[in-house]
Order: sequence, then structure tokens, then C-alpha cells
Amino acid sequence: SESNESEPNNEQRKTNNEELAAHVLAGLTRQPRALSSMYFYDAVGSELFQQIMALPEYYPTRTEFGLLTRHRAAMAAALTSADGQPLHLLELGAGDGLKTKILLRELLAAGTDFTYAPVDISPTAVEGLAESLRTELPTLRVQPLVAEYTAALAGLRGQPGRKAVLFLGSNIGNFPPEARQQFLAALAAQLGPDDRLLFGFDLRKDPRQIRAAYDDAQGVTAAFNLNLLTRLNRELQADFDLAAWEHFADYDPLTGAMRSFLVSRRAQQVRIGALGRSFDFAAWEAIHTENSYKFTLPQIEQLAAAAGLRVLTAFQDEQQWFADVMLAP
Ligand code: AVI
Repeated sequence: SESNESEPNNEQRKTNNEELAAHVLAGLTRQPRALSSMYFYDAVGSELFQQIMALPEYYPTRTEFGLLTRHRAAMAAALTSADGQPLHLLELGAGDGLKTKILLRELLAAGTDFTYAPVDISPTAVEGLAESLRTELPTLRVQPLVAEYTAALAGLRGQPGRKAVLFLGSNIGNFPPEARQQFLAALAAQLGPDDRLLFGFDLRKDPRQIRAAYDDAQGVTAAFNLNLLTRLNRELQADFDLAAWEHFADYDPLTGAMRSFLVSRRAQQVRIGALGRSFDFAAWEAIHTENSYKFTLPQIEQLAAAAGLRVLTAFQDEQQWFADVMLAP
């Protein structure tokens, strides 16, 4: 099949389910139990994330939208080379592309010769984005891809011309520290001296404000977290009783770790048909389901330096809540 096909075929669907099954087995047999937030994004999860981004408490999206608007000309200039070489603009975790469109419009207006390659793990997100770009920016060259980050990076090496990689929305905050560093090093290894990275980092701020963003009053984030269990019920023939689990989110201002959990409200046994086995949960036992790390600027400098990259510019909003950082080899 084509690598840029946005509809997964049956073969892909089967491998995806096998991967999910292996992940769940590993995550529920270790202590403490953990599942990756990567699996939040089925069709319902992607829709709930859209709702999260519009919540009054969820400041990151609106803040980054504002800072992209504010700095769009400087960002586009930094991505456009003087020698007019074509640019391959890869975006990891593109989602609905709402914020990226600010930059895409700016690049088109500047006459930059570029191809936009949005990558997302969610087929519905990629399809929706490709469709909206066809109508809103019909002259844009688009190469959409449904893939995990690592698969997308593998395709980067063969690209001729200059490359720029966008990783916005503080997606990098979802990696635990070690994986974060490995990911950046793997990415840096694919880049030449003229290539660029533009990474979004949610910055440290009032701990209460951060915590509220992940525990909203309407319960959308709770539904987003709990949807992971609904997905396991459907895709792995599990029998999680949704009423027996709750969302819990906590922020550690020492490490910048914003963490989400699914907590078992009572002692219970859950059967996972696809794994042919059951799991016992103690009352109030937690499954760690997400990290959303928050950063300081010195920490970002260190992270970049350890991957052999340097910070060209840290674009920030007026309140210094968020930074889109331009990095170069
Ligand atoms: C996609 N990612 C950057 C979001 C975040 O803030 O960590 C996902 C999210 N989880 C709960 N709310 C939003």
C-alpha cells in the first residue's frame, strides 16, 4: 500500500491492534501500571482533544496561537533560505493544523517554495486537515501521512533540499525525560546544517493554573482520559466498567511533571479478551496514563545542547507562558 495513504487497510489495522495489545500487556504487568497517552487518539479521543483545546482552562493552544500570530513573519523568515532551495516542512502531531495554518499562510505570502507534510497518528485528524487545506490553501503542496513519529522521521533522511520539522503544542512534553532526549537526538541526526526545528514548549507557571488545565470543570479531560478504557473495551475486547474508574491529574512544580492517572475506585478484576487474561486492581490503584511536562528556558537550552542543537530564537507570548523555539544543528 502507499505510505501516504490516510485510510489504514485491514493489514495495518491488525498490526495496530497487535501493537496495542502488546503495549497493554506490558503496561499492566509492570508496577506502577502505565499506559501511553499515544493511545488516547482514536476518533473519539481526537474529537475530545479538539474540545479540550477550546476549554477556558486549557491555555496552551490559545497562547501558542497568539504567539504564532505575533511572531509569524520572523518565524517564516527563519524557515525561508536566502538561496531559494525548496523546503520540506514536516509537522509531527499536526492534529487539526489550526495553529500551523498561520505559518503556512505566511510562507505562501512570502513566496517560499515548500511542501507541507503533516503527520499524525490519528487518521481522522489527517483526513480532516488535508481536506481543510485543499479548500483554504488550494495552492499549497501537501503530503499527508498517518504514522507514529519514529516512522515519519525515518522518511526524512531521503528528502532532498532543506528540511524543517515542526513539533508544536508542547507535544514534546508528553515524552518522559529519557525518551524526550533520545527523540531529539534521533531527530537531530537526520538534519543538515541548513535545516531547522520549531518546537513548542509549555513553560512553568502558577501550579494551580497548570493543574486546572488538565482537570477542567466540564470534565472533558476526564472523558478524554477515560476514553482510553472505552478503546480497550472495543479494540481488545476488555470489560472495564467505566463507572469504577476516575480521572486524577496532579502537577509537581519541582520537576515540571503534569501527570494524569486513571484510578480504580474499588478492588476489581478486569478481563481483556484479546490478551486471554484478567488483571486485578486494588482499590485506589492508579494507572499512569499521561505526562505533560512543563519547561524552563535554561532546561530547553540544555535539552537542545545535549542533542547537538542550538537555540536560535525562543519566541514567546507576552505572559511568557509558552515558547516556540527555533533550533538549528
Ligand atoms: C497533545 N498534548 C500536548 C496535550 C497536552 O497538553 O499534554 C494532550 C492533553 N492531555 C490532556 N489535555 C491535553
